[in-house]
Amino acid sequence: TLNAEYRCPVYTSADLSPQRRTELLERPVKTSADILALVSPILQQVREHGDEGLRQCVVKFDRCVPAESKEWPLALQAPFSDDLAKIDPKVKEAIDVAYSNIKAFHAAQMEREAEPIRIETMPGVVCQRFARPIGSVGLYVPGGTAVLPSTALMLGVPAQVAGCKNITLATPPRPDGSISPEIMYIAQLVGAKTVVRAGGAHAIAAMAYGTESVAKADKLYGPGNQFVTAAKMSVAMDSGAKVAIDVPAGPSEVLIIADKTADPVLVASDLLGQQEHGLDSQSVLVTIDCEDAYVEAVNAAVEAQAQALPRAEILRKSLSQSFILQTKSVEEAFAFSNDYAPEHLLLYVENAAQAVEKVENAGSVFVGPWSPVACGDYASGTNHTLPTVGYAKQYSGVSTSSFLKHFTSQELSSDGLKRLGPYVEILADVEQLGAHKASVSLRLEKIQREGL
Ligand code: HSO
Ligand code: ZN
Repeated sequence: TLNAEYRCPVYTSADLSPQRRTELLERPVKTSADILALVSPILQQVREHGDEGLRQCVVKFDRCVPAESKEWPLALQAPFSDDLAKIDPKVKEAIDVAYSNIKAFHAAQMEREAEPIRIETMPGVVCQRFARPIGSVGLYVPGGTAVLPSTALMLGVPAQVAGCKNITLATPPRPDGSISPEIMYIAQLVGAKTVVRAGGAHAIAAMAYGTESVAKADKLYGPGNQFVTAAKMSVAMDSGAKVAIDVPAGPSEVLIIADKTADPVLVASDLLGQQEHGLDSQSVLVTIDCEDAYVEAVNAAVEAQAQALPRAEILRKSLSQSFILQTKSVEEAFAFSNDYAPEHLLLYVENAAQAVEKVENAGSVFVGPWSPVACGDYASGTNHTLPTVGYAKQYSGVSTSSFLKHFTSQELSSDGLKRLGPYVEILADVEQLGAHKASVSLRLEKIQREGL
């Protein structure tokens, strides 16, 4: 018997009105003005009262009883005791493999990014660009309905590879005050200096403003719930905090482009893998030239698999926000996908590697039948902190360069200044900035006078 609740609604591209198409391109998220209002007193409390303010929030919002005692350290400092990081050897091996792959991919990015650029724009005029790590970074690792040690890897590894000196990791403690040993193990691996036992907006505030026991971060990273996201946005806008953030975060999503060669059972598994993230997650399947029977087969597989999954309840509710769009051509399918700008794009089509050419907007692309999104979520090497809700149109995912900043330099010889200076004098005249002009003219006169 078919349970209608485990099905994705189906649309046909040819029948969509422009307005309906626009609606489908939107995400099932609400604006966060009311959340910002809820978060602002929390930020203020931590900013004004430091550790004491943070402690109260950890008791209240993280429901952490031991935090009531002033003796209970809000932040653990490295070197962390090995007792905190005791994990199953099988899990350790899996984390080690993931760590090594993520490190390899991000270290290769470092090689390119850190390479100085040196260009002689005119004879005697040398411009350069240098990379340096951001000194102090704050990594937020969500807890709540699921612990996500994978996020600790995805943020910690590029920070380590980039050479950030002060890595702080914040994550909500469990009710007994402990942090999951997997996260502690990863904190050790990536060389974190501090693990802050706090989640939510107050953890963001502590890292943005600094407290007695939490170092102020220059930049904050990581996904989180609406409160965490609102807190990150607030502190980024606060000139008093002087802190940057990575990417605007939103619910996780996938768009799958599938043709007849795609196995409906596997397509269903990827749709569900995304939907289990939460009630506001979205999975979209765009089919190319597939019969109704194919779409039926996907929905039947969704139904069959969903009921047996541990998060069946979340899936039952969230699947109604997903949909299947039937298109007739490759062009139509990619046009929709590029307008949607998915966080994860799975290309389950013939000659998938060539189809990557057609991708304009996506956070990360999964190519061919043997590349489930879960591999990128955990261990293949790419980063899983990606732009969502359409931000892939203008943002990149977290990478090694997210942990670097660049400065430039120039060095002119006297010949270079003789060549370039007269043009600068003209431009300074246009802007009527006499001192600018004089800084050039005086030098040119000196060169002339002294025969340099
Ligand atoms: N799909 C999430 C990452 C994740 N999945 C963590 C499992 N654990 C956002 O890319
Ligand atoms: Zn995932």
